[in-house]
Amino acid sequence: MSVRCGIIGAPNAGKSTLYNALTKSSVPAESFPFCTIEPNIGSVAVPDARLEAIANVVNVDKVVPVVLEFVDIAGLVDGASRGEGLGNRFLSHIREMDVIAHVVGCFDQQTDWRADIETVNLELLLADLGTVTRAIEKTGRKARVGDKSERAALKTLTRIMNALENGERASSVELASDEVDTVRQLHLISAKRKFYIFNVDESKLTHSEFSNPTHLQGNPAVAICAELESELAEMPDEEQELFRTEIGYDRSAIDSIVHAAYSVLNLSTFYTFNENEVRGWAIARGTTARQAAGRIHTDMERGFIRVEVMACEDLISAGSEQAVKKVGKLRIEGKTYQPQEGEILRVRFNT
Ligand SMILES: Nc1nc2c(ncn2[C@@H]2O[C@H](COP(=O)(O)OP(=O)(O)OP(=O)(O)O)[C@@H](O)[C@H]2O)c(=O)[nH]1
Ligand SMILES: [Mg+2]
Repeated sequence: MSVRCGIIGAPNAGKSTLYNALTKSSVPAESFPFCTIEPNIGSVAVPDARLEAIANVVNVDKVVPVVLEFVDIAGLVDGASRGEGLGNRFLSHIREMDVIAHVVGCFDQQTDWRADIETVNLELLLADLGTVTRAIEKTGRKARVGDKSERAALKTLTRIMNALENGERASSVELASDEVDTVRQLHLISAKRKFYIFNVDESKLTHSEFSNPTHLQGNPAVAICAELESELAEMPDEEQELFRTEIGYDRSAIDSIVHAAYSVLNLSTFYTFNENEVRGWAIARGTTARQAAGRIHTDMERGFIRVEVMACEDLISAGSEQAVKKVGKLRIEGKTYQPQEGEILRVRFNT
C-alpha cells in the first residue's frame, strides 16, 4: 500500500539530491540542467514508532509500514509544455501520482526562486490546458452527433479550460458530483493536491520566510536542505539523530514530507496485525470501516460483518489485547464507522 508522490520543480532545484537522500539510492545529481533523463521511481517507508511498539506487544517480528513512492522527473523549464527541455516528457508519470511535491531551489543566492515557482506553475497549467483542449475537441465531435452526456461533459471541460486560461488551477473549479468523473479521467496535474519543498541552505532551515511562506495559495510548505539530507543519509540512524539534535533541526526531511503529504491528502493511519505481522495503512479521513477493510482485501469488504477497534496507545499501555478487552476499551463497530488516527482494526467477515 503506498502513497505516490511526484517530485517536480525547476532544473537544478535539488530534486534528485533530495530523491537520493530519501531513497538512499544513487540517481546522478549533477549541476547541469536535465541531469535527470529518465524518471526515477523509489519507495520509502514512512517512519512510524507505533508499528514497532505494537509488534513488541503482540510479539511478532515483521512490521510493514506505509510506503511513500517517489517519482523524480527532469526539471521543468519555460516552454516545457511546448516540448522545451525534458521535463515535459515525464509529465505523464506525474499524472499518475496522488500528490505533487514542488521542490523550490533557494540554496543559491543567485536564483530567483519566486520566478522559478511561477515558471513551473505556468508550465503545469499550460500542460493541463493542452490536455483539456484535446478532450474538448474529442468530446465536441461526439456532442455534435447529439449525445446528451457528452454535451454535459463539454460544458464541464469548457469551465475547466476557462479557469486554466485565467491562470487558476483545475482544483479551484467547484464541481457538481456528476462532473467529478469527467475531470478525474483527465488526470490533470493542477487538480492534484500539492505542497512545496523549499530546498534551502542549512543555515536557513528555521527561517520563517521558508517555514511559513504566505504566498503559496494555501498550499503547505516545508523547508529542507537536500545536501544536508544526502550527507545524513550516509550515516547510521543513531548518528543521524545526534547530528540533527546538535544542529537544532530534529525533524528529518522524510518526516516533514510525510507530514505535508498526509495533511494535504487528509490521510490518517490505521493498523492491523495477525500472528505474522503488524501493518500500517493510510486512508483518507472519512473512509468507512467497510471501505478500509476493502483496502486490506476485497473479500473483507464484500463479506464485512463488523470491526473490532482499539486505540494503539491502549494496546501498548495495557500490554495485551485481552487486557484492553478487560478494561472495556475494545469496541465493536459497524460498516459505517470511520476509523480514527492510530486505531487498530480487526475485521470480522464472511468468506
Ligand atoms: N549548496 C547546495 N547545493 C545543492 C543542494 N541541493 C542540491 N544542490 C546541488 O545542486 C545541483 C543540482 O542538484 P540536482 O539534485 O541534480 O537538481 P535537480 O532538481 O534534480 O535537477 P534536474 O534533474 O536537472 O532538473 C547539484 O550540484 C547539487 O549538489 C543544497 O541543498 N545545497
Ligand atoms: Mg534531477
